Amino acid sequence: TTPPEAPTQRSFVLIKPDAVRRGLVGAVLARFEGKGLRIVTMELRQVTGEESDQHYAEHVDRPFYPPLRAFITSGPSVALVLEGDEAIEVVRALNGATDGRKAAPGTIRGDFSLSNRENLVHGSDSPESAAREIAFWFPGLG
Ligand code: RTP
Ligand code: MG
Repeated sequence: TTPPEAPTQRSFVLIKPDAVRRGLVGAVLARFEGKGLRIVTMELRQVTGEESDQHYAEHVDRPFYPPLRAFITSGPSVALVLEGDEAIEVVRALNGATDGRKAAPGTIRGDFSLSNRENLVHGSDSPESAAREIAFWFPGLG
């Protein structure tokens, strides 16, 4: 008999304002789509300061948060939900290390970012974070 398939996983992704400004939305989406992840929903969003505070709740007291908040609200972002086998881990592998200068070539950050802040993409870091972030950004999603 065939073993039951693992339930597909969903991850929240934010394509950050630097990527939108630089015209890299298509290039970033191509990485995810090329890998086989499916776009469940997607929207151009101007992130507000309040939304930033909630999304980055774990970071609000860090010294790097004020400039991060200024950056993430500096222009439109693209918010989306991706679905696929082990989507959370796969998205983070495609994104690469946080610091674009240290991220491996072949990753989105490794190929397109030279910054520890303006690093093009966010991806949920755990099933708990994904559930929280998807409910927060797309409350209507089933
Ligand atoms: P993300 O949440 O955006 O997917 O990135 P991440 O998990 O790789 O990194 P995280 O530690 O969650 O940090 C969130 C975002 O904050 C900015 N950051 N700046 N020391 C710094 O200046 C610093 N550290 C982090 C980055 O934009 C990072 O993606
Ligand atoms: Mg993170």
